[in-house]
Amino acid sequence: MDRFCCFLKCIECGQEYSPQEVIYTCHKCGGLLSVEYEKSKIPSDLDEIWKKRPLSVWRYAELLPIRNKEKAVSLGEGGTNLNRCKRLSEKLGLKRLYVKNEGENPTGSFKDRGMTVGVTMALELGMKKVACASTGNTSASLAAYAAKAGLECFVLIPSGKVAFGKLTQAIIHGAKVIQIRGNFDEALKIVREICSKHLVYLLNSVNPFRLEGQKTAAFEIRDQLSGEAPDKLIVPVGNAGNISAIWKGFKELYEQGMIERLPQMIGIQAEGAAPIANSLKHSLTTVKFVKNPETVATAIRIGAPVNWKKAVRAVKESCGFMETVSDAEILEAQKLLAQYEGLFVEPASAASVAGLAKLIQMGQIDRDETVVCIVTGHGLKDPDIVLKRFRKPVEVEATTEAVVQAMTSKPQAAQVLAS
Ligand code: AN7
Repeated sequence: MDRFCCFLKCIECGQEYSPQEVIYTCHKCGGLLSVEYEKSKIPSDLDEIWKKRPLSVWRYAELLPIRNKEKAVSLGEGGTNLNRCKRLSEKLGLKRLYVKNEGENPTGSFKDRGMTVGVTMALELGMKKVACASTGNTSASLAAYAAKAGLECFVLIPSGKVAFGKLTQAIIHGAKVIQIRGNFDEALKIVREICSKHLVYLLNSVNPFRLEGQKTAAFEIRDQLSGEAPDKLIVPVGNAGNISAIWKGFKELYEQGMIERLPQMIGIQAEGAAPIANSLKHSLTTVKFVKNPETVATAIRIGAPVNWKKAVRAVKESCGFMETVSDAEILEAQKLLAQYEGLFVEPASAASVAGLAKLIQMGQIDRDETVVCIVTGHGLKDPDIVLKRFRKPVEVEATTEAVVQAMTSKPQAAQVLAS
C-alpha cells in the first residue's frame, strides 16, 4: 500500500515534512511534530474494516503511519481489558468506573503500543540502531521490540532509580544499558543530542510515530464502550506523551464522525514531579520545569516533560485539567486496585486512580459520569515497593494446628506497615 499515507507537521509553525525523513522536531522553529493523514485517503467505512480485526493496535492500521501490517514488528500489543470496576466505584461513590489495564501489554506497559509502530518505522527508515532514555518502561519495551527486529539497542537510565523488573527486562533482551549519574531529564537530553548527530534512531515520545501507536488506546476504549467516549479520561502524566496521544486518538475519531462527543482529559502528576499540573494551576503561559523531581512512582519521576505543549493543548482543548497526588495517595490507590479489583499495577499507574479519588472528594467529578482511568504498567515491575510497605507473611510450623491458628490470628499477612 501507499507509504506516503501521512506527513509530519510542526504543531507550532505548521511546516510539513516527509515521513521518510529522520526528524524529531521542526528544523525551522524547534516545535514538536505531529503525524497527519491525507483526509482523502482515509477510507469512509473505517468501522466496517476495523470490526473484522481483533482488538489490537494493528486493528487501526488505516490511521497508523505504516499501512503494510505484514511489515509490523509486533508482539501482540494492545487489546487490553477495560475493566468495569464495580467494587471500587462503590467505594469511591461513582456509578460507572472503568480501568483500562495497560499492564496486559507484552512487556507490561502501554509503551508497547508506541514501540510496535516506532520500531517498525525504524526499519522502514533503514536504521540499524535505536536508543532511548527511560525511567524504566520505555527501555524495557524498546529492548524487546529491538530484539524482535534485530536492531542494536541502547538505553540510558537514571542510576538507582529504575524499578528492578524493568531493568531486568532491558538486560535480558540484550540492550546496552547505560546508567547515568543523573536523572531522567538529563538522560533524555544526552540521548537526544547523540541521536541528532549519529545514525541512531530516537524512540522517546518526542518521536511522533511512537505516539501514533499510543493513540490506539482511545480507539480501543471507544470500541469497548460500544462506540462512545467516556465523560472523563484520567491518565498518569510523566513526559506527557501518552495524554497527548490519547487525545489525538479521540479527536481523530470525532473528525471521522465515529464518536458524538469528546471526553475531558485529566492528567495526574505526582506532587514531587508536577511541572505541568502546577503551572496550569497557576495559569502560567509556559511550564516551569522541576529541577529535582522526586516520587515513589519512579516511572513518572520527570521534571522537564518533553511533550508539555501537546499535553497542555490536550487539556485545554478538551476542557480538562491536571491535578497532583501525593505518594501516600498513590500507594493507597495501588492497594485499592489490588484489593478491590484484582488489578496489580505499578505506583505510577495508580496515580490515575489516586487522582480520581481526590477529584471525587473535591467535587470535581459527578457520580453519574462515566470515567475511564488508564493504568499504565504492571505491578510486578516494581515488587520492592510492595515488600517494603506490607508486612511479611507469617511463618509457622508445618502442622495443621499451627496453620489454623495463623489463619485465625491477627494481624493478617496483607496489612500495611505504614503509609
Ligand atoms: C507506568 O519509561 O517516561 O506521560 O521512560 O512508565 O507518556 O511519559 C515512562 C512513563 C506513566 C508516563 N505510567 O507517561 C519511561 C517513561 C508509567 C510510565 C508514564 C510512564 P508519559
